[in-house]
Amino acid sequence: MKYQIYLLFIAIIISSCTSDNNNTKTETKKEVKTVDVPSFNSDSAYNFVAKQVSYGPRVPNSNEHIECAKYLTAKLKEFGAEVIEQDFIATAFDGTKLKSKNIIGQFQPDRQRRVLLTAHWDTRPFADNETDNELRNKPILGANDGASGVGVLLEVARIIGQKNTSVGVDIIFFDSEDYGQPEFKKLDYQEDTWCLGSQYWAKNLHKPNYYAQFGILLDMVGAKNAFFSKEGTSMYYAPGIVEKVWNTASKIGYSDYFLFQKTNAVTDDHLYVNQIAGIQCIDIIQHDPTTNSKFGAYWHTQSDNMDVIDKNTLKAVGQTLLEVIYNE
Ligand code: AHN
Ligand code: ZN
Repeated sequence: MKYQIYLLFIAIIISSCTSDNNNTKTETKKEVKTVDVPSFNSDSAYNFVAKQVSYGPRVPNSNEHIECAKYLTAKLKEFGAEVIEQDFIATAFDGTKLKSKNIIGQFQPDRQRRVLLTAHWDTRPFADNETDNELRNKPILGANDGASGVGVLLEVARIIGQKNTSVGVDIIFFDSEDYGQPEFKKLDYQEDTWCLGSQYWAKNLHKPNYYAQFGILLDMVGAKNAFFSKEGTSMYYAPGIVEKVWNTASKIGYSDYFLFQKTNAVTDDHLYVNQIAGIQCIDIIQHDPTTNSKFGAYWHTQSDNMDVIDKNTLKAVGQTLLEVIYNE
């Protein structure tokens, strides 16, 4: 009996040694590099959203628009970015000349390998989805449609200003995205009336021959219980980047938000970044299968205010972004 126990003991030691050896072998082979990814602070991001909304609607040619631009530029500078304000006059669907400004924050501008992060900062001058005429002709607050993406990116800027990423990062807040021709005006169809800021930037890059490995656009990334699906334009131009971002989200526990489901193409700023600038760019944009628009029920209504915003959604998107960029 004693002898048998002794044998068993030896066997255990041998087997644990072999498995130990195996572990060491695979570890050295893979050379797993672990990156310390900072934590995304959703309270901070929420405050950045609330601050933009506190200016009121940020419609081009308004005073609120000018004041909010000053705030965004100051914040990017405070966080250590080198900022370019790209001023231009855009022509809207009805001929209105829009005094517009793309705000570009560059981190480590001399780095060759770069990642582009974008969101639009203007808000819609109409509330297309209101039935009441008076409400429909008023501009919206755009807490989710506009401010949420910018709020997440300001928090990303705050964090990368404290701890460098290996890649250079450019954060672009596009202007005049949301001045597209409204269907309710029953005018003849015109092409390319949305996304005027990204169209201008793609034709007038802030630096000659500017290039980024890839881009990520955020649009409506703060609503409670939001889903993000694999949107068609992103899948057409940049399927590998969609895979990378969705796999990262699921790896860190956000597969409740990032659904492995393909949905119809959307015309958004990423289209022009892909088509004109030739930089692979995806859109993280809310998909709501229950509405006609396929965006949230608040979309282009007077209800797009802070009540729509949920910190958990900001966190899911922001932490996924950090995980992606610190691993580049
Ligand atoms: C259109 O409605 C054509 N595209 C969605 C782009 C958008 C508007 N994102 C926010 N507002
Ligand atoms: Zn909009």
